Amino acid sequence: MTDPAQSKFTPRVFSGIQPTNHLQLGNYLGAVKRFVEMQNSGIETVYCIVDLHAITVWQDPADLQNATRELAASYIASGLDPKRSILFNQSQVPGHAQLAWIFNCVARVGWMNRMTQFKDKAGKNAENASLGLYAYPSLMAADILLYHATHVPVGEDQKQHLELTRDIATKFNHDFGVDFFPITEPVIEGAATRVMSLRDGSKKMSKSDPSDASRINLTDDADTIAQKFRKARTDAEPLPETLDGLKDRPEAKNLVNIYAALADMSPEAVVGEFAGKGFGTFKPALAEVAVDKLAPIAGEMKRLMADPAEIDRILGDGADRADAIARPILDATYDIVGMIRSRPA
Ligand code: AQP
Repeated sequence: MTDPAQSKFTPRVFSGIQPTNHLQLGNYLGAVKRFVEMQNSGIETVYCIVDLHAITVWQDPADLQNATRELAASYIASGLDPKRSILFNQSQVPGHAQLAWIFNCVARVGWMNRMTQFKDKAGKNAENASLGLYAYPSLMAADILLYHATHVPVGEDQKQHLELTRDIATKFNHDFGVDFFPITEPVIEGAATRVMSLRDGSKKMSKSDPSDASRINLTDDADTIAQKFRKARTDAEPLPETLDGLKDRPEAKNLVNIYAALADMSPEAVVGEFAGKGFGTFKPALAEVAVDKLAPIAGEMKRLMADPAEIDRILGDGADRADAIARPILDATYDIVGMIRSRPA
Protein backbone atom coordinates (compact mmCIF):
# COMPACT_ATOMS: atom_id res chain seq x y z
CA MET A 1 0.00 0.00 0.00
CA THR A 2 1.11 3.60 -0.55
CA ASP A 3 2.22 5.59 2.45
CA PRO A 4 -0.97 7.30 3.74
CA ALA A 5 1.14 10.33 4.70
CA GLN A 6 1.76 10.89 0.97
CA SER A 7 -1.95 11.34 0.23
CA LYS A 8 -4.60 13.84 1.36
CA PHE A 9 -7.16 11.00 1.23
CA THR A 10 -7.86 8.91 4.32
CA PRO A 11 -7.14 5.23 3.57
CA ARG A 12 -10.42 3.49 2.74
CA VAL A 13 -10.99 0.13 1.08
CA PHE A 14 -13.89 -0.54 -1.30
CA SER A 15 -14.72 -3.66 -3.27
CA GLY A 16 -17.75 -5.53 -4.56
CA ILE A 17 -18.97 -8.76 -6.09
CA GLN A 18 -21.93 -9.43 -8.38
CA PRO A 19 -24.83 -11.47 -6.97
CA THR A 20 -24.92 -13.95 -9.84
CA ASN A 21 -25.11 -17.71 -9.18
CA HIS A 22 -23.15 -19.10 -6.20
CA LEU A 23 -19.82 -17.68 -5.07
CA GLN A 24 -16.95 -19.79 -6.42
CA LEU A 25 -13.51 -20.55 -4.99
CA GLY A 26 -11.83 -17.90 -7.21
CA ASN A 27 -14.14 -15.20 -5.81
CA TYR A 28 -13.37 -16.43 -2.30
CA LEU A 29 -9.55 -16.62 -2.64
CA GLY A 30 -9.10 -13.66 -5.02
CA ALA A 31 -11.54 -11.36 -3.24
CA VAL A 32 -13.54 -12.27 -0.10
CA LYS A 33 -10.71 -13.84 1.92
CA ARG A 34 -8.67 -10.72 1.28
CA PHE A 35 -11.62 -8.44 2.13
CA VAL A 36 -11.60 -10.09 5.57
CA GLU A 37 -7.83 -9.65 5.98
CA MET A 38 -8.13 -5.95 5.16
CA GLN A 39 -11.03 -5.52 7.59
CA ASN A 40 -8.95 -7.22 10.28
CA SER A 41 -5.97 -4.95 9.58
CA GLY A 42 -8.01 -2.07 11.02
CA ILE A 43 -8.43 0.03 7.84
CA GLU A 44 -11.96 1.34 7.07
CA THR A 45 -13.66 -1.17 4.74
CA VAL A 46 -16.74 -0.80 2.54
CA TYR A 47 -17.98 -3.98 0.81
CA CYS A 48 -20.79 -3.99 -1.69
CA ILE A 49 -23.05 -6.50 -3.41
CA VAL A 50 -23.19 -5.00 -6.87
CA ASP A 51 -26.73 -5.83 -7.96
CA LEU A 52 -26.78 -3.02 -10.56
CA HIS A 53 -23.81 -4.70 -12.25
CA ALA A 54 -25.55 -8.09 -12.13
CA ILE A 55 -28.44 -6.86 -14.32
CA THR A 56 -26.10 -5.97 -17.19
CA VAL A 57 -26.99 -9.51 -18.24
CA TRP A 58 -30.51 -10.91 -17.74
CA GLN A 59 -31.34 -11.95 -14.15
CA ASP A 60 -34.59 -13.50 -13.05
CA PRO A 61 -35.86 -11.10 -10.31
CA ALA A 62 -36.51 -13.81 -7.70
CA ASP A 63 -33.08 -15.39 -8.39
CA LEU A 64 -31.43 -11.98 -8.06
CA GLN A 65 -32.96 -11.42 -4.62
CA ASN A 66 -31.90 -14.86 -3.50
CA ALA A 67 -28.35 -14.45 -4.87
CA THR A 68 -28.06 -11.04 -3.14
CA ARG A 69 -28.97 -12.55 0.23
CA GLU A 70 -26.73 -15.56 -0.39
CA LEU A 71 -23.76 -13.31 -1.22
CA ALA A 72 -24.39 -11.30 1.98
CA ALA A 73 -24.42 -14.61 3.88
CA SER A 74 -21.16 -15.67 2.16
CA TYR A 75 -19.47 -12.42 3.15
CA ILE A 76 -20.51 -12.75 6.78
CA ALA A 77 -19.82 -16.49 6.99
CA SER A 78 -16.31 -15.85 5.59
CA GLY A 79 -15.56 -13.41 8.42
CA LEU A 80 -16.87 -10.00 7.38
CA ASP A 81 -18.36 -8.35 10.43
CA PRO A 82 -21.20 -5.97 9.46
CA LYS A 83 -20.35 -3.82 12.49
CA ARG A 84 -16.68 -3.38 11.52
CA SER A 85 -17.18 -3.26 7.74
CA ILE A 86 -19.94 -1.47 5.86
CA LEU A 87 -21.89 -4.18 4.04
CA PHE A 88 -24.74 -3.31 1.65
CA ASN A 89 -26.26 -3.82 -1.78
CA GLN A 90 -25.45 -1.19 -4.38
CA SER A 91 -29.00 -0.31 -5.50
CA GLN A 92 -29.88 0.96 -2.00
CA VAL A 93 -27.41 3.84 -2.39
CA PRO A 94 -28.57 5.94 -5.37
CA GLY A 95 -25.24 7.78 -5.63
CA HIS A 96 -23.69 4.83 -7.50
CA ALA A 97 -25.98 5.28 -10.52
CA GLN A 98 -25.84 9.08 -10.28
CA LEU A 99 -22.04 9.27 -10.28
CA ALA A 100 -21.88 6.64 -13.03
CA TRP A 101 -23.78 9.00 -15.32
CA ILE A 102 -21.27 11.79 -14.70
CA PHE A 103 -18.47 9.30 -15.44
CA ASN A 104 -20.21 8.16 -18.65
CA CYS A 105 -19.69 11.74 -19.75
CA VAL A 106 -16.01 11.73 -18.70
CA ALA A 107 -14.95 8.32 -20.06
CA ARG A 108 -14.25 8.02 -23.79
CA VAL A 109 -15.78 5.46 -26.14
CA GLY A 110 -12.26 4.48 -27.23
CA TRP A 111 -11.41 3.54 -23.63
CA MET A 112 -14.49 1.31 -23.37
CA ASN A 113 -13.69 -0.35 -26.69
CA ARG A 114 -10.43 -1.65 -25.20
CA MET A 115 -12.09 -3.47 -22.26
CA THR A 116 -11.40 -7.19 -22.65
CA GLN A 117 -14.14 -8.24 -20.19
CA PHE A 118 -16.82 -6.71 -22.44
CA LYS A 119 -15.38 -8.61 -25.41
CA ASP A 120 -15.30 -11.86 -23.39
CA LYS A 121 -18.82 -11.47 -21.98
CA ALA A 122 -20.51 -10.09 -25.09
CA GLY A 123 -18.77 -12.69 -27.27
CA LYS A 124 -19.63 -12.78 -30.95
CA ASN A 125 -23.00 -11.20 -30.33
CA ALA A 126 -21.76 -7.76 -29.16
CA GLU A 127 -24.48 -5.89 -31.13
CA ASN A 128 -27.05 -7.59 -28.97
CA ALA A 129 -25.33 -7.00 -25.59
CA SER A 130 -26.93 -4.47 -23.23
CA LEU A 131 -25.67 -0.90 -23.18
CA GLY A 132 -25.19 -1.47 -19.44
CA LEU A 133 -22.65 -4.25 -20.09
CA TYR A 134 -20.66 -1.87 -22.28
CA ALA A 135 -20.77 0.93 -19.67
CA TYR A 136 -20.04 -1.49 -16.77
CA PRO A 137 -16.50 -0.12 -16.08
CA SER A 138 -17.86 3.40 -15.69
CA LEU A 139 -20.31 2.21 -13.00
CA MET A 140 -17.42 0.34 -11.36
CA ALA A 141 -15.38 3.56 -11.27
CA ALA A 142 -18.37 5.28 -9.65
CA ASP A 143 -18.66 2.51 -7.02
CA ILE A 144 -15.08 3.10 -5.96
CA LEU A 145 -14.79 6.88 -6.28
CA LEU A 146 -18.17 7.57 -4.60
CA TYR A 147 -16.36 6.64 -1.36
CA HIS A 148 -13.02 8.25 -2.28
CA ALA A 149 -11.65 4.73 -1.83
CA THR A 150 -7.87 4.59 -1.89
CA HIS A 151 -7.43 0.80 -2.16
CA VAL A 152 -9.42 -1.87 -3.99
CA PRO A 153 -8.72 -5.59 -3.37
CA VAL A 154 -9.65 -7.61 -6.48
CA GLY A 155 -8.58 -10.60 -8.55
CA GLU A 156 -6.31 -10.08 -11.53
CA ASP A 157 -9.18 -10.09 -14.05
CA GLN A 158 -10.28 -6.68 -12.72
CA LYS A 159 -6.91 -4.97 -13.26
CA GLN A 160 -7.93 -3.33 -16.53
CA HIS A 161 -11.14 -1.92 -15.00
CA LEU A 162 -9.13 -0.43 -12.14
CA GLU A 163 -6.76 1.22 -14.59
CA LEU A 164 -9.81 2.75 -16.25
CA THR A 165 -11.01 3.98 -12.84
CA ARG A 166 -7.67 5.76 -12.44
CA ASP A 167 -8.01 7.24 -15.95
CA ILE A 168 -11.52 8.54 -15.16
CA ALA A 169 -10.37 10.11 -11.87
CA THR A 170 -7.37 11.71 -13.58
CA LYS A 171 -9.46 13.11 -16.46
CA PHE A 172 -12.19 14.43 -14.13
CA ASN A 173 -9.58 16.15 -11.90
CA HIS A 174 -7.84 17.59 -14.97
CA ASP A 175 -11.00 18.71 -16.85
CA PHE A 176 -12.40 20.56 -13.82
CA GLY A 177 -9.03 21.73 -12.44
CA VAL A 178 -9.49 20.01 -9.07
CA ASP A 179 -7.73 17.41 -6.94
CA PHE A 180 -11.01 15.80 -5.93
CA PHE A 181 -10.95 12.08 -6.75
CA PRO A 182 -8.10 9.88 -5.46
CA ILE A 183 -6.03 7.80 -7.88
CA THR A 184 -7.01 4.43 -6.46
CA GLU A 185 -4.50 1.61 -5.92
CA PRO A 186 -5.49 -1.90 -6.98
CA VAL A 187 -4.49 -4.49 -4.38
CA ILE A 188 -3.90 -7.72 -6.31
CA GLU A 189 -1.88 -10.00 -4.02
CA GLY A 190 -1.46 -13.56 -2.83
CA ALA A 191 -1.13 -17.00 -4.38
CA ALA A 192 -4.60 -17.02 -5.92
CA THR A 193 -5.15 -13.77 -7.78
CA ARG A 194 -6.30 -15.79 -10.81
CA VAL A 195 -7.80 -19.18 -9.98
CA MET A 196 -8.24 -21.21 -13.16
CA SER A 197 -11.04 -23.55 -14.24
CA LEU A 198 -10.65 -27.15 -13.01
CA ARG A 199 -11.48 -28.34 -16.55
CA ASP A 200 -9.24 -25.98 -18.56
CA GLY A 201 -6.08 -24.38 -17.15
CA SER A 202 -6.23 -21.54 -19.69
CA LYS A 203 -9.66 -20.24 -18.55
CA LYS A 204 -10.39 -18.46 -15.27
CA MET A 205 -12.74 -20.14 -12.81
CA SER A 206 -16.07 -18.36 -13.12
CA LYS A 207 -19.56 -18.45 -11.56
CA SER A 208 -21.17 -18.39 -15.00
CA ASP A 209 -19.16 -21.22 -16.64
CA PRO A 210 -21.80 -23.64 -17.96
CA SER A 211 -19.82 -26.56 -16.47
CA ASP A 212 -20.37 -26.90 -12.72
CA ALA A 213 -17.37 -29.28 -12.63
CA SER A 214 -15.12 -26.36 -13.66
CA ARG A 215 -15.45 -24.70 -10.27
CA ILE A 216 -15.82 -25.24 -6.53
CA ASN A 217 -18.91 -23.42 -5.25
CA LEU A 218 -18.96 -22.19 -1.67
CA THR A 219 -22.19 -24.15 -1.28
CA ASP A 220 -20.66 -27.51 -2.39
CA ASP A 221 -20.60 -30.28 0.24
CA ALA A 222 -17.45 -32.22 1.19
CA ASP A 223 -18.11 -35.12 -1.21
CA THR A 224 -18.72 -32.80 -4.15
CA ILE A 225 -15.52 -30.85 -3.40
CA ALA A 226 -13.47 -34.08 -3.22
CA GLN A 227 -15.03 -35.39 -6.43
CA LYS A 228 -14.42 -32.15 -8.35
CA PHE A 229 -10.73 -32.08 -7.34
CA ARG A 230 -10.40 -35.81 -8.15
CA LYS A 231 -11.74 -35.17 -11.65
CA ALA A 232 -9.80 -31.91 -12.16
CA ARG A 233 -7.78 -32.00 -15.35
CA THR A 234 -4.01 -32.50 -14.78
CA ASP A 235 -1.01 -34.01 -16.53
CA ALA A 236 0.53 -37.34 -15.59
CA GLU A 237 3.81 -36.02 -14.09
CA PRO A 238 4.53 -35.94 -10.36
CA LEU A 239 4.91 -32.54 -8.69
CA PRO A 240 8.35 -30.97 -9.31
CA GLU A 241 11.03 -29.96 -6.79
CA THR A 242 10.72 -26.23 -7.52
CA LEU A 243 8.14 -23.76 -8.88
CA ASP A 244 10.13 -23.48 -12.09
CA GLY A 245 9.02 -27.00 -12.94
CA LEU A 246 5.38 -25.81 -13.08
CA LYS A 247 6.07 -23.24 -15.81
CA ASP A 248 4.43 -25.14 -18.65
CA ARG A 249 1.92 -27.05 -16.50
CA PRO A 250 -1.00 -24.62 -16.01
CA GLU A 251 -3.39 -27.16 -14.44
CA ALA A 252 -0.80 -28.41 -11.93
CA LYS A 253 0.25 -24.85 -11.14
CA ASN A 254 -3.39 -23.89 -10.52
CA LEU A 255 -3.92 -26.70 -8.00
CA VAL A 256 -0.67 -25.81 -6.18
CA ASN A 257 -1.74 -22.15 -5.99
CA ILE A 258 -5.18 -23.12 -4.67
CA TYR A 259 -3.60 -25.32 -1.99
CA ALA A 260 -1.20 -22.51 -1.01
CA ALA A 261 -3.97 -19.90 -0.72
CA LEU A 262 -6.28 -22.21 1.26
CA ALA A 263 -3.54 -23.36 3.64
CA ASP A 264 -1.98 -19.86 3.96
CA MET A 265 1.33 -21.20 2.66
CA SER A 266 3.57 -20.01 -0.17
CA PRO A 267 3.43 -22.01 -3.44
CA GLU A 268 7.17 -22.77 -2.89
CA ALA A 269 6.37 -24.40 0.46
CA VAL A 270 3.58 -26.51 -1.12
CA VAL A 271 5.91 -27.74 -3.86
CA GLY A 272 8.55 -28.42 -1.20
CA GLU A 273 6.11 -30.58 0.75
CA PHE A 274 4.75 -32.57 -2.23
CA ALA A 275 7.85 -32.79 -4.49
CA GLY A 276 7.93 -36.13 -6.33
CA LYS A 277 4.36 -37.06 -5.29
CA GLY A 278 1.70 -37.75 -7.90
CA PHE A 279 -1.82 -36.32 -8.12
CA GLY A 280 -3.16 -39.50 -6.51
CA THR A 281 -1.61 -38.15 -3.29
CA PHE A 282 -1.91 -34.42 -3.91
CA LYS A 283 -5.58 -34.20 -4.93
CA PRO A 284 -6.99 -35.86 -1.76
CA ALA A 285 -4.71 -33.64 0.37
CA LEU A 286 -6.02 -30.60 -1.52
CA ALA A 287 -9.63 -31.71 -1.02
CA GLU A 288 -8.99 -32.09 2.71
CA VAL A 289 -7.56 -28.55 3.04
CA ALA A 290 -10.48 -27.18 0.99
CA VAL A 291 -13.13 -28.96 3.05
CA ASP A 292 -11.46 -27.83 6.32
CA LYS A 293 -11.67 -24.24 5.16
CA LEU A 294 -14.96 -24.22 3.26
CA ALA A 295 -17.26 -26.55 5.24
CA PRO A 296 -17.60 -24.18 8.24
CA ILE A 297 -18.37 -21.31 5.82
CA ALA A 298 -21.08 -23.35 4.05
CA GLY A 299 -22.59 -24.34 7.43
CA GLU A 300 -22.70 -20.75 8.62
CA MET A 301 -24.20 -19.60 5.30
CA LYS A 302 -27.03 -22.09 5.71
CA ARG A 303 -27.73 -20.80 9.21
CA LEU A 304 -27.75 -17.16 8.05
CA MET A 305 -29.96 -17.91 5.02
CA ALA A 306 -32.64 -19.28 7.35
CA ASP A 307 -33.32 -15.68 8.47
CA PRO A 308 -33.63 -13.54 5.31
CA ALA A 309 -35.24 -10.66 7.24
CA GLU A 310 -32.08 -10.32 9.35
CA ILE A 311 -29.91 -10.27 6.20
CA ASP A 312 -32.13 -7.53 4.73
CA ARG A 313 -31.85 -5.57 7.99
CA ILE A 314 -28.02 -5.80 7.87
CA LEU A 315 -27.99 -4.62 4.23
CA GLY A 316 -30.32 -1.71 5.02
CA ASP A 317 -28.19 -0.61 7.96
CA GLY A 318 -25.02 -0.87 5.82
CA ALA A 319 -26.68 1.17 3.05
CA ASP A 320 -27.49 3.96 5.53
CA ARG A 321 -23.86 4.11 6.63
CA ALA A 322 -22.59 3.94 3.04
CA ASP A 323 -24.99 6.71 1.99
CA ALA A 324 -23.70 8.94 4.79
CA ILE A 325 -20.20 8.77 3.23
CA ALA A 326 -21.39 8.92 -0.38
CA ARG A 327 -23.87 11.80 -0.28
CA PRO A 328 -21.46 14.66 0.52
CA ILE A 329 -19.02 13.32 -2.12
CA LEU A 330 -21.79 13.22 -4.74
CA ASP A 331 -23.00 16.71 -3.75
CA ALA A 332 -19.48 18.08 -4.07
CA THR A 333 -19.14 16.38 -7.48
CA TYR A 334 -22.37 18.04 -8.68
CA ASP A 335 -21.08 21.42 -7.42
CA ILE A 336 -17.79 20.94 -9.31
CA VAL A 337 -19.66 19.99 -12.51
CA GLY A 338 -22.02 22.99 -12.20
CA MET A 339 -25.35 21.42 -11.30
CA ILE A 340 -27.71 23.67 -9.31
CA ARG A 341 -28.80 22.03 -6.04
CA SER A 342 -31.52 24.27 -4.63
CA ARG A 343 -33.93 21.80 -3.04
CA PRO A 344 -34.38 22.43 0.69
CA ALA A 345 -32.31 19.91 2.72
N1 AQP B 1 -11.04 -17.06 -10.99
C1 AQP B 1 -10.80 -16.05 -10.18
N2 AQP B 1 -9.63 -15.95 -9.49
C2 AQP B 1 -9.40 -14.91 -8.65
N3 AQP B 1 -10.28 -13.92 -8.44
C3 AQP B 1 -11.46 -13.97 -9.10
N4 AQP B 1 -12.54 -13.17 -9.13
C4 AQP B 1 -13.47 -13.69 -9.96
N5 AQP B 1 -13.03 -14.83 -10.51
C5 AQP B 1 -11.78 -15.03 -10.00
C6 AQP B 1 -12.66 -11.95 -8.34
O1 AQP B 1 -13.90 -11.99 -7.65
C7 AQP B 1 -14.39 -10.66 -7.53
C8 AQP B 1 -15.83 -10.57 -7.93
O2 AQP B 1 -16.09 -10.93 -9.24
P1 AQP B 1 -17.52 -10.59 -9.87
O3 AQP B 1 -18.54 -11.55 -9.47
O4 AQP B 1 -17.88 -9.19 -9.62
O5 AQP B 1 -17.26 -10.75 -11.40
P2 AQP B 1 -16.30 -11.66 -12.18
O6 AQP B 1 -14.89 -11.20 -11.99
O7 AQP B 1 -16.81 -11.67 -13.57
O8 AQP B 1 -16.46 -13.10 -11.46
P3 AQP B 1 -17.08 -14.40 -12.06
O9 AQP B 1 -17.06 -15.46 -11.02
O10 AQP B 1 -16.39 -14.72 -13.34
O11 AQP B 1 -18.58 -13.97 -12.27
P4 AQP B 1 -19.51 -14.08 -13.56
O12 AQP B 1 -19.29 -15.48 -14.06
O13 AQP B 1 -20.88 -13.82 -13.02
O14 AQP B 1 -19.03 -13.04 -14.49
C9 AQP B 1 -13.47 -9.77 -8.35
O15 AQP B 1 -12.56 -9.12 -7.46
C10 AQP B 1 -12.76 -10.72 -9.24
O16 AQP B 1 -11.47 -10.27 -9.60
